[in-house]
Amino acid sequence: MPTLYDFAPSGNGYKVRMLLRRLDLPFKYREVDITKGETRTAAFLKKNPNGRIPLFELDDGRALAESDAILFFLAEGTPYLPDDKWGRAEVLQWMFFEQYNHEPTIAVSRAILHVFPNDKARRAELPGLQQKGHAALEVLEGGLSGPDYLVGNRPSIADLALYAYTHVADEGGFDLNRYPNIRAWLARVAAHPKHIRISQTKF
Ligand SMILES: N[C@@H](CCC(=O)N[C@@H](CS)C(=O)NCC(=O)O)C(=O)O
Repeated sequence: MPTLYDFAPSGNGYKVRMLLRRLDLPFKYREVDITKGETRTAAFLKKNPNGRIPLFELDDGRALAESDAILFFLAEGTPYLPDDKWGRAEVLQWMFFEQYNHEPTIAVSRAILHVFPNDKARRAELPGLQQKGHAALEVLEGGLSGPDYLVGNRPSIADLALYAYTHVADEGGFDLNRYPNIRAWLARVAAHPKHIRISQTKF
């Protein structure tokens, strides 16, 4: 059975857990506490030299890092990844946007305020992050002006990748009231019968 190295409050880990749950895939959960430096031990760095969770380890010892790469691997051959060339590229377009514009601003704001609240020095970064985070939310809002989901007419890994930190953006100081399309989409994604909460690690 594969092992997911993860940290319960992590949105990056949550993306993977959401998909594992929806696909009913069994896995072992191993908590790695990022607030205690557990991602930077020699043993963990051997598994992921980039020192970060989530990390998805197969029975044969191969280990895959980067949340969106793990989503892509798990979604292959399932309804969460379109089988047409254009649809797959659109999924990747949203996931690259998530990694370059959305996660580094919204997730990092949340980490500063919510995961590492005692690290007051980092709060100086917040105004710049908030400005860029709102620019990313505007793009997401526009992408949701019409369709129910980001790609095609059904939930894909693009939705899970972007749902993870958008639904807790308030913990990073973002007010989502000005984004009605995003709010309706968040409710749609969360209405799935196999939906789990961000810190849920057992299901
Ligand atoms: N691009 C990576 C980011 C992973 C990441 O930033 N993980 C954080 C937790 S959400 C982490 O492990 N931080 C611990 C550290 O940097 O030591 C992904 O999407 O998986």
